[in-house]
Amino acid sequence: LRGIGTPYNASSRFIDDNVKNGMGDRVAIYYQDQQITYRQLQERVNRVGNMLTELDLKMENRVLLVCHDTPEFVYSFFGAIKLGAVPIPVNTMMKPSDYEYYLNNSRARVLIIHQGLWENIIHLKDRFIYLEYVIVIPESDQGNFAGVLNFCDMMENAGNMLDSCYTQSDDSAFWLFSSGSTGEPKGVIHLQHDMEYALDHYAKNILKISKNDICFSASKLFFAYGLGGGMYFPFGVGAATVLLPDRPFPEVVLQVIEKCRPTIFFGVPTLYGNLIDFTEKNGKLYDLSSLRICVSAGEALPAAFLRKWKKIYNLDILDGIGSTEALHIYLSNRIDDIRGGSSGKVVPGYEARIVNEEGEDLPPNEVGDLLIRGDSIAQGYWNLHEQTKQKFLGEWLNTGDKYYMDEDGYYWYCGRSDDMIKTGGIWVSPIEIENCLLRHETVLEAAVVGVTDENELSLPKAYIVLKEGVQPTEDLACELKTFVKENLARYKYPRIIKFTDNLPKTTTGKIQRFKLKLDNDNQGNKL
Ligand code: 3UK
Repeated sequence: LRGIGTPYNASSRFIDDNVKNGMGDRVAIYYQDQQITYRQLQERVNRVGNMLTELDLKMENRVLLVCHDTPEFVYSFFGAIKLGAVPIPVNTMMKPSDYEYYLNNSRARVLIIHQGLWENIIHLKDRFIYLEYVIVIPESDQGNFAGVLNFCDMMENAGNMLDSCYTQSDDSAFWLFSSGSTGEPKGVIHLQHDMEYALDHYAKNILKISKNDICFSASKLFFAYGLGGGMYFPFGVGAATVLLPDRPFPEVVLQVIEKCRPTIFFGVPTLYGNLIDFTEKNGKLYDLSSLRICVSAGEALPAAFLRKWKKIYNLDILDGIGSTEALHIYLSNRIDDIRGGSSGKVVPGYEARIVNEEGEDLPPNEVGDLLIRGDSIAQGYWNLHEQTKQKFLGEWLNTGDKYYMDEDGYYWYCGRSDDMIKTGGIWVSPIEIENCLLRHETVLEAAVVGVTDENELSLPKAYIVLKEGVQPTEDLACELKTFVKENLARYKYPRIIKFTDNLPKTTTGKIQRFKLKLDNDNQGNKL
């Protein structure tokens, strides 16, 4: 038939091929006390594919996934892709109205969601204008299942055989939402071939991943970083993953490593900091001897963490930078070549340029905008023509990061080009926090900037001008933090609050955040 190209389906590639290649009896997922083999995984992916087919879900239709890191996440993700439908995993920590945005913006017809998370947003259901079906993953026997479908019942009744649909390597496979400093989150469209590209270039070359590895990502699957480390890297080579649905508290993470004996661990710098602190305070060493590599991404890894982790556990950490748009890591340190404080060198399969404002290439040691090229880069943003043009420059992706390269080819991170703040590996928009603070009755003006703590990790700090007659007290600072926690996702609250009489502004009245960043009194009143 004309118009029908060579078939390629990422679900076939990452799930079925393992069974085809004789690995059906190997463990794919360790989850609590279960061990799920590739054959079981394949059957369950097929069941979800069949149950979505029964809802008349078709190629290119979107499915929103609001799931904890459980096997159901994996079944749903690959079940949808097998039909050519497009799963969109999203952050499970957002506020109810954020899901209204994700659903309406993506026009997802189906929502797959854990019970507790559904109960949080059920009151908004009349506002989800394109949504047709809600499939709830039960977490207890009780609960309100009125008007929704039950994931477990549907799966039991669905057939376990399914042929993959005739997608091509350039078809959309999945989306991820990326947040910006202004405006709403952007749907990042990834294609069928993107996961395999990141696997082949980063995971195989840098991590040297093989079927004997067991991966454990403390970063959740809904982050592009966790999606690779905790799911499609291991599946791409017939290795296993350990899934942890809970929040990654240091003690839990260390216990999981001791018990499940993974060989590759993925975390963000803040978590390494917490793991180091926790171990130092407790005096108890956990057995992490199964680990062959620890990976850090999400924000720059302080060189001090690298040294301390080595000292305590005799393990190296590989810092690398990736992004939602690039799908995974494109600059990285190497197992036998680590430069503390740097993001390492370009990953084979990617190319990097550092350019000035005119787009001209800069010589070594000069700071400029980092552009990268490589075939895991997304097709573009959903329904955002202007923003797509600014970010995706033909073959090059404008990362939005300032970098310089030294004479030896190592890349050194120098900050964001915009004002976005990364805290705990997650994006926080200063504008969103400012707007929230401005809703508090005592606040006249607010400006939020990212500042670095003693470990060089960034935290949101708020400068606040109070209304006339309001006293700047310690109690009020606490109240304002609580106010933000209650009104936005709680991780967005300003860790430091400083009361001030005025904010630096341009003549046109724009807040000069860069001036606030120069202020190095970060004591304020930190929690
Ligand atoms: C920053 C880093 C310095 C940088 C991600 C690995 O973080 C990921 O994706 P996001 O879209 O954010 C991307 C931005 O985060 N960043 C990430 N890693 C580093 N800065 N050193 C680092 N090692 O500003 C980048 O543009 O949330 C990380 C794999 C996949 C990912 N999506």
